[in-house]
Amino acid sequence: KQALSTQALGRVVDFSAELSSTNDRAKELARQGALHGLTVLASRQQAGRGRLQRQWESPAGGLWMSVVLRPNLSLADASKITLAASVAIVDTLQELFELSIGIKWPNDLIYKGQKLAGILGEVVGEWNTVQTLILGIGVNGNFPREQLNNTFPATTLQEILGFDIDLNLLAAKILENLERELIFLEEKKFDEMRSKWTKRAIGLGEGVRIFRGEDVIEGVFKGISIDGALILETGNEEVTFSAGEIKLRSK
Ligand code: BTX
Repeated sequence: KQALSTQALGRVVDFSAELSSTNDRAKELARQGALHGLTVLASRQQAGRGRLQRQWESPAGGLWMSVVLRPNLSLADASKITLAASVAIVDTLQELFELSIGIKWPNDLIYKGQKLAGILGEVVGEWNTVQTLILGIGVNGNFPREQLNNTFPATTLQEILGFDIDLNLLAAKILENLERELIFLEEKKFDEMRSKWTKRAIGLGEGVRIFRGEDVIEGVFKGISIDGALILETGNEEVTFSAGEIKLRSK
C-alpha cells in the first residue's frame, strides 16, 4: 500500500485467498455501487476466464487482479482500455525488471513467444447508462510453468527472472501506469499510447490470418487505427477490425 501513488485505482482493495474469478467478484461489487478504482485481488482463481469462454489457469503465486473502472469515455474510446492496459503492463515490466515484452493484439503479453500475461475487459450493463467496465489482469508471477497445462506456450516471471517478485509492488506499479494511460484516454491523447503499443506489437508488417465468425481473412498487419482497431492490408485495400469481433493468427 505504501508503494501506491494513484488517485483512484487500488485505493480500495478487496482481497480473497480464493475466488472463482476476480472479474466476477468485481462485477458483483460494481453492481453494488463500487466506486471507480476498486481493485479485487485473489491469491488463486478456481475458474479464471480468458476471452471467448476460454479458461485462464490461475495457481497461487500469480497476480490475479480486476479493477472496476467508471471512466469518462464513450464506448468507442472505452474499447481502447485494453490497449491502455497492455501498455501499462509492458511499461511496468520494463521499469521493474528491464524485461522487453511483446504485445499480441489485442490482449496477450508475450515473452520470447510464450504467454506471460493476459487482459480481459468486460462491460457491466449498458454503457450509455452505467459506463462501467471490469478490467481483469492476469500475470504469471511466482510459480514454475509446470504448474500450467502444457498445451500452450506459457512462461512466468519466476522462470524468466530466476527469483520471486513482490506481487504487491507489481500490482501497485501496474495500477499507477494504468491510471496515467486512462487519464490520457480521457483527455483524448491516444497518439503516444498508440505509438508505444505499435513499437511492441508482434507480427507488425507480417502476414496474418484473421478469423471472424466463419470467415478467414488474410492480409498484412499494418497497425492500429486512431479508433483502436486493427488495420489489415488485403490486396490494395485496408480493412479495420475491432477487438471484439475477431481472432488473429500469424501465417
Ligand atoms: P485469452 O483468451 O487470450 O487466453 C486464454 C488462453 O491462454 C487459454 O485458452 C490457454 O490456451 C492460455 N492460458 C490459460 N491460462 C494461462 C496462463 N496462466 N498463462 C498463459 N496462458 C494461459 C487472456 O485470455 C485473458 C486472461 C485474463 C485473466 C485475468 S486474471 C484476473 C481476471 N479474472 C479472470 O477471470 N480473468 C482475468
